Amino acid sequence: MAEKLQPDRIRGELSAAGLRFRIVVSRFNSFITDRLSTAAMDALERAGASSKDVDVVYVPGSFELPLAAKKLAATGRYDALIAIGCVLRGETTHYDYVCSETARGLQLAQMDSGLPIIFCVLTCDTLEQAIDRAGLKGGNKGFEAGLAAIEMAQLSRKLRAGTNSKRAHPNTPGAAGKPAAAGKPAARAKVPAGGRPGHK
Ligand code: INI
Repeated sequence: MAEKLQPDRIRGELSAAGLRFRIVVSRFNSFITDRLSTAAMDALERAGASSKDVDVVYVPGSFELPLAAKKLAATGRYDALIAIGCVLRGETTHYDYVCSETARGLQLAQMDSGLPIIFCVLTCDTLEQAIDRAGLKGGNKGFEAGLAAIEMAQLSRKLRAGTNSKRAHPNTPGAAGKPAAAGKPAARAKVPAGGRPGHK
């Protein structure tokens, strides 16, 4: 009879103690972004983060979030970043460029660095929609972003530590019967943690 599968379920715990975060906040539409940032900090604080491990970095607008995030990620000092912005549709196509390049840039920074970068950029047609998502009807997206940052930071630690592999896959260089090729590292062993030199 077929074996009933009982897979391990790997998740990031919602504990922020000992984790280091930076929140990058766009000053454009600060009426909204300040509220998102406060809620993100609230989530980190409630989950046990300490003041010395959380700082806020300000940029002029959402378009500048990716570069700041990329530079912060390159330091290798953080477990996750939270990028906060609010883009409101105007009468021209400016909105579309800011939205798409901000999202694209943040995803690129995240994928290049291996550091979780949480996307907390509201893209709304009206100020009212943004207000709803910054603490009124729709909850607060900043709080959700704080939780996502903690979960991804914890999950990244686990995945780096290899707790997701019960046993080596036979095709893994260095596994039984598959010697690592001469001069090549066995199974990512020499890749710095999360691709970030100096990261704890
Ligand atoms: N930046 C925002 O974060 N939200 C906006 O709604 C916005 N609008 O509407 O123009 C905005 N523009 C500024 C942009 O992000 C850059 O700071 C600017 O273009 C300088 O590079």
